[in-house]
Amino acid sequence: MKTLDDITTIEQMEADTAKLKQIACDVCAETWEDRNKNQTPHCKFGEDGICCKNCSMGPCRITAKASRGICGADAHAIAGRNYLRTIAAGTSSHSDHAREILHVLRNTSAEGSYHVRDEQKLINLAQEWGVATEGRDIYDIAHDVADVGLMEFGKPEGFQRFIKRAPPERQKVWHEQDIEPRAIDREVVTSLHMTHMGNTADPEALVRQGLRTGLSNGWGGSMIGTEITDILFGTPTVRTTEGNLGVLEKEMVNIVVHGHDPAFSEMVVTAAEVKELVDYAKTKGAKGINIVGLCCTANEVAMRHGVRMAGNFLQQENVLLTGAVEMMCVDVQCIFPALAPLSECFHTKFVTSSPIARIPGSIYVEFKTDTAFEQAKGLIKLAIDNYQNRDAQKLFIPATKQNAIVGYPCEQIIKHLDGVTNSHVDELGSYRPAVDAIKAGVLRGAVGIVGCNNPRVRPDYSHFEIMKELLRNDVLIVATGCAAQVATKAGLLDKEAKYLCGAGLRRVCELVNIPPILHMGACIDISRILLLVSGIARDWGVDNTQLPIVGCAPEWMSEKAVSIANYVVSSGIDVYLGIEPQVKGSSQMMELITEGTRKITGAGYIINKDPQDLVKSILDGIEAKRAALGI
Ligand code: BF8
Ligand code: SF4
Repeated sequence: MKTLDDITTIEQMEADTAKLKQIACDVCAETWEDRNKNQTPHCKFGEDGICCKNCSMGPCRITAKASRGICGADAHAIAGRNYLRTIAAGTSSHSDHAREILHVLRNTSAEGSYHVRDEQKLINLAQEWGVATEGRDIYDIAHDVADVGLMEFGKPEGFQRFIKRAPPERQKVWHEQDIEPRAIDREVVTSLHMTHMGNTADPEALVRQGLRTGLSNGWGGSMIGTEITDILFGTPTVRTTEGNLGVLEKEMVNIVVHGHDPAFSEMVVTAAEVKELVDYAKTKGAKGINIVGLCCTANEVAMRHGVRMAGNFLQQENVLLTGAVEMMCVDVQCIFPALAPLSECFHTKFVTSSPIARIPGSIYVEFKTDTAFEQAKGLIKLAIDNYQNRDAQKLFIPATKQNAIVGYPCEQIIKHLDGVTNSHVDELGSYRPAVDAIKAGVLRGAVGIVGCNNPRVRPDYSHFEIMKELLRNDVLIVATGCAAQVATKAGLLDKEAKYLCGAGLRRVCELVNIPPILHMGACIDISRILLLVSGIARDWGVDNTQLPIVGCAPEWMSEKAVSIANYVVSSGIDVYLGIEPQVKGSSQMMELITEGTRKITGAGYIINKDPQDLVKSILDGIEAKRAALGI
């Protein structure tokens, strides 16, 4: 039986980091902790969002004696423009990732490197999108679906197709508020256009465009990315795996896959299973090939293959500091350029693969769909050849790791709920047992905990404190991204972690046979959470905004996170943030993101840096929603 004593505490994780920092010192390597010291205190103007460099008359900064930029833009306009640009960049990242995946689907064939693994999901999507399926070859259908998907980025008219999946009440809100997302590229370009010198200075208009641009990510790019990834590599199923630095193996060739787009990592994982390569590793004195993941790529390959997870964002340097990594293969997003010089302090080969993320000092192998598998095999061989270059003097693999159960997309959640009742009413399945548990108060509600870590707060600590407190208070958690990895490292994705829960949540976990935190995937898979919440709202007969379900990003850092926060708020779900968005220099912007959006979408941000205070406000928020529903 698991108790608080069996989970890995933040202090234990920090003890591992301290030992690895010593190695960094020994090899004269710099880490983010050093650079963070050099960067603090941060520039106040940047922090408050009131520095504008959108034209070369500037940069202009708002101060007590200069309340306007040269063009006359005030703090509200400048902070609002900066905020919208952040959302546009975040939307671009998720959506361009989705576009890349659509191109992979377009290049699938029976003989090629990439295949259709979930044919039923492809057929369902083809039917949803009006692509003919009857009597057609699966690859012909796949190519047509890819073309329709690609049109979602640039179609001249109409709105994102997936918004039809939202509850009717939500669609009505979007329509009435005029924030229905159009083509994804159009929303991004409109945002950049609005924020160009001499355009929108009205912060509310900028915030509204932020909501619409966010929606084009959540119900557009991200949802497309998730769907197509499932079609290509299989819809995830529940799997057992492990997480934290202890998943690196002393006597094996360690290869780390890091980033977000699984097209690359899937090939690396598959190639590492090729018998000749495993045998080749043995001829070089290793016991085998050990693939482990970092960041969202870790979530992707863990959910589909059970590949073990080495850690999250601020752990990426620690992984190299073990001296045990023969190769790190990265694709896109959240990759420190610092990995290149750091890898040079060890024998590690640092391989970049995408024209989107070119990093000086890396080995660049541009991944192509038609040669992907051969390229992956070549990289594995290079990693194996590198095993003999490992320096035993620099080797330190912390033993820390925990068991984890991962892989709960909506399909798996419904399957588990179906297992306890025969409430399966239609092909969509039903969340009614979950609705009943919330109505009865056995579960008080649910929280999606998502996002990164950030040196502005003690890494992983806020996630951990908030998770423990929610579980204790009978609140079910779904998690993605680096937040899911905190739960993994701590041991909270283990079914045994139910003993940390209140009596109600524990009963639900036992009955449904689930851990109290459900791992739903990478950050792009927050689209799965949108469908989960919307499915619950549908089965309850209410709008999302009435549900005692909220989102929380206690340690977020990326532009993607701001885009996500905007589609979650637009979807009627409150977002609790542990890091302030950079708009503090504008009272109007602060009011708009915390209160103003409530008049538009029914939801907004609640911001508090202190995890204890933040979790208290989450619990209060959940109880207030329950009271309003009369439950
Ligand atoms: O997309 S949680 S640090 S890895 S941005 Fe990045 Fe943040 Fe991690 Fe995944 Ni998401
Ligand atoms: Fe300054 Fe206005 Fe130019 Fe911004 S757009 S840099 S505020 S003059």
